[in-house]
Amino acid sequence: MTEPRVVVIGAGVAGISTAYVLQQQGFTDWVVLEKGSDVGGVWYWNHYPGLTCDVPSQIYQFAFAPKPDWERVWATGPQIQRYHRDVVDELGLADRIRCDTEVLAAEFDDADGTWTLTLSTGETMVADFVVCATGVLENPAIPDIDGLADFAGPVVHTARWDDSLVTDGRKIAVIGTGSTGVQVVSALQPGAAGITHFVRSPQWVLWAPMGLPQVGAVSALFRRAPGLLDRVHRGLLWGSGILADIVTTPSWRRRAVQAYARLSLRAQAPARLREDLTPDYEPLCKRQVVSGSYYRAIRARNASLVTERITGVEPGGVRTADGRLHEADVLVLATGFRAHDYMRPMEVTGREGIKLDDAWADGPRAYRMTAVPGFPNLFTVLGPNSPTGSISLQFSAELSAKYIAQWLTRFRDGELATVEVTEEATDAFNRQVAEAMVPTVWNTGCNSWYFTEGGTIDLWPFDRKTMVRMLSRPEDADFHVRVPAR
Ligand code: N01
Repeated sequence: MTEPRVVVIGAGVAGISTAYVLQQQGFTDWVVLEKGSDVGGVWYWNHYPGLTCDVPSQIYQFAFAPKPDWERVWATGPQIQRYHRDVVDELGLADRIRCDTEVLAAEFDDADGTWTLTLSTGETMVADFVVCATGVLENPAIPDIDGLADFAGPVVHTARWDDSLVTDGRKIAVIGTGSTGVQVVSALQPGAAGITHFVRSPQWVLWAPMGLPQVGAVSALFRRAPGLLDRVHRGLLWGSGILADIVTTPSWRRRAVQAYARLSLRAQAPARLREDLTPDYEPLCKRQVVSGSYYRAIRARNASLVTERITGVEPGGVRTADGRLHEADVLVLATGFRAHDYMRPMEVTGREGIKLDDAWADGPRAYRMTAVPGFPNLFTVLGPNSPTGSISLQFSAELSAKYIAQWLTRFRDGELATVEVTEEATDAFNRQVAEAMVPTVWNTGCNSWYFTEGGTIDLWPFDRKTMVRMLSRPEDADFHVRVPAR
């Protein structure tokens, strides 16, 4: 038996799931490296006002760590972050996680089949396997707007919020209308002297009562009956299968949700703003925004909506194409993420010196979310084509980690030294993906962060059963396996 040395990069949803699986399966030589000062991933980095998870808490949690007593049906960011800390502590994973440790580079050694990692602490680390659990929405996208650096007041990206920033009583400009922009505008509007929301492309906003508490009696029942909690979680996972079906297959269900999005706009948006707030693409095409408060916030007297194109930022505010200067003291960038970076800016060098940046010049390309040709013994959890927005992320992360653990077990059993997915299998998978993308709602004529540089849609277009089938057992024919030298 040769115990594999495993480095997991990232301690968010994907990293915690991987850590749990490694612990459960008795692996002993592994560590999780996390560049942030705490676990949680996006929930550590994002702490902007109003941050709420628009997926119900009873499904946005690990199946292996069900929480009976969420305070709200849709938990807030701080509640979810506390949950991640508790899970890590309660499962005894904390000692395995090294925070404030960024992996700057990873290089594969063809001769001995190991990875050498260069860390921000100045150390190097050698591993037999690297698992990149680095997340999708990690690197903030800073817009290239003329004069941004000249703004006189604070400029803050929502994913790097400054908790000491005072917004009450000030004039705030918010750029961006995704899930984040809508949440931050709703939260900042009540205290602001004025809030201007710059909307380049309006989004459909599904109305939901996001502040709804989880009734105490329900929490008490779940605490007393863990079996029931488990059944509810499974039921919700099954229900999320319906959601996956809605976005991937045209049907009456999709039309019903789209009708509800149109109704939300008609019923909630102020008549004077309705035209400006109406998208020119189908509901669900972009990642659906859900909010119970945005339309109320944007019709407030201190709020204004600007659809005119931004031409530049000046010390005193934001200038638009009609020549107007929209004065502001604080500029909030809710401009999203470089969603296809994955483990980058880490510099990854694979077999024969292949650089990940070159391999992914046209956008990320992987096999079943987990493996990349040219990069032996390197796996991804919540990697390319992860089901952001349809199937539970926690479910897919755990499933991927269990799949990867099967390769680690074979290493431990002396059956392999290195394993690398083939180009052919990766191409075949990506052809399947492209074909399955055709009828999806994401392909109905909108622009979103789902699209890669190469124009492909970086999501999971299949159902949950297919995911389970694809990630149940590795198919040896899809991999080059090198056996250990005797
Ligand atoms: O980012 P986005 P996000 N000038 O990319 C605009 C998850 N999430 O942070 O559409 C003007 O959706 C851009 O305009 P356009 C969720 O998966 C989850 O809001 O490109 N505008 C767009 O409006 C979500 O989808 C929760 O025309 C500019 C916005 O910025 C994902 O995170 C909560 C611009 C970016 O929207 C990302 O959401 C929050 C420019 N130069 C987020 N550049 C949950 O509740 C960009 N924009 C779980």
